[in-house]
Amino acid sequence: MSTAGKVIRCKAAIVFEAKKPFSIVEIEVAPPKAHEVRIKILATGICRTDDHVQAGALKVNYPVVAGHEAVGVVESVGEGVTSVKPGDKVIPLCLPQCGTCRPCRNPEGNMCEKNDFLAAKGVMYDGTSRFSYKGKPVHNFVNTSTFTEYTVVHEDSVAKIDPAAPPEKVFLIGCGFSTGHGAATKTAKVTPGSSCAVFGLGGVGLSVLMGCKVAGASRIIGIDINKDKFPLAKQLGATECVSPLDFKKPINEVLLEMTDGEGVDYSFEVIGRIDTMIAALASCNLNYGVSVVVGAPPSAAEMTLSPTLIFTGRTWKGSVFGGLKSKDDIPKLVLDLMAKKFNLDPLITHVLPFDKINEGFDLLRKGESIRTVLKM
Ligand code: PAD
Ligand code: ZN
Ligand code: ZN
Repeated sequence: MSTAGKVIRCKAAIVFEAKKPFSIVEIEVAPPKAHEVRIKILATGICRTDDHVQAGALKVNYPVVAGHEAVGVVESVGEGVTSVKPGDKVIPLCLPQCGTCRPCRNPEGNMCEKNDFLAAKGVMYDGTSRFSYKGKPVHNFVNTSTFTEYTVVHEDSVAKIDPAAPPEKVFLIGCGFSTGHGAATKTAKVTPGSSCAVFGLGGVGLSVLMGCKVAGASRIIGIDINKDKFPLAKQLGATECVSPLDFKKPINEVLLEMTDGEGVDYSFEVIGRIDTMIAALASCNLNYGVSVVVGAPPSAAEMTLSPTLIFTGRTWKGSVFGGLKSKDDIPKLVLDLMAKKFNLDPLITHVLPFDKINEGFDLLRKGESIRTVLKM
């Protein structure tokens, strides 16, 4: 029997307030309104950004259904939806692409003005939510919310993908892989023969590393305080790995020594800490080096640094969602996956049922997992 037009009762993992574990409860998911799409989630990944939500490091409105890296099938669509139809396999887009705002129209832009990263309102465009628990509204997260059996997103936040794409792999294109790969290939535009340093070797950092390798970098230095991450980093293309804990001097000085005082051509911060953002900047060449911030900074953080770091010519950039135009670029990356242009298997270290979401986050916090996929 069709569920279109009806409220769906289903399981979701809610964070009721910061620092509280995910609670699996039954919520109500309202039908999609005009230009909205209701999606049945098939598989969703655990990204560090969701941990920031649970830890209270990112500004969000609670209670919230987090989760933003997933794949699903369209269950029903609201009036006026043209780009997807019921039954289509889709990836929800945490960074929307409305196609009409200035960043969407600028060839170099991708921070669609419909994004909810900064305002973090946690509601649909009309200011209301499609989720409720015991009659009270529950917020969404970055226009997606995938820690639920069903979600509702705006049509700007969903991309139709190849129906044959395997859910337990392709979910990673919804955030981690695309963010890292794009940061190297699109934001930094890593050049053949160049040297790169990647700070943080989690799911996103390893994807940066894969992007550097594809772009032809000849030297890729991986940096992490957890040496258990080194073997996989080397398998994926790191030429060397170092731990800042092995040195008395700051890690940027270590990297300068490793590069005969030159610094690397490209550096990437993929942790989300102020000190490592500055260390990554100081590690790239003082004149033509490019440093990219990928790690999500705590919402309340501020930084101070010597202006000389920039004065000599370094370029410092941020990269959200790998600089990709989400609705256009995600289906293409899925086709590349299907054509075996890259392999996501090494990044997916754990598979758990959705109910074990807290266990999945523990694995991430203990540094034991790269990516855990939750199957619905
Ligand atoms: P992760 O926790 O799997 O990886 C982070 C890695 O950093 C781990 O291996 C840690 O051991 C390592 N680390 C921690 N502290 C240090 C330190 N002081 N020095 C060196 N290494 C350290 O996270 P992830 O890969 O899922 O995400 C990484 C960051 O990227 C995180 O801040 C997340 O919020 C952010 C992110 N940004 C975007 C975006 O669009 N910009 C998208 C997705 C994730
Ligand atoms: Zn993410
Ligand atoms: Zn836009």
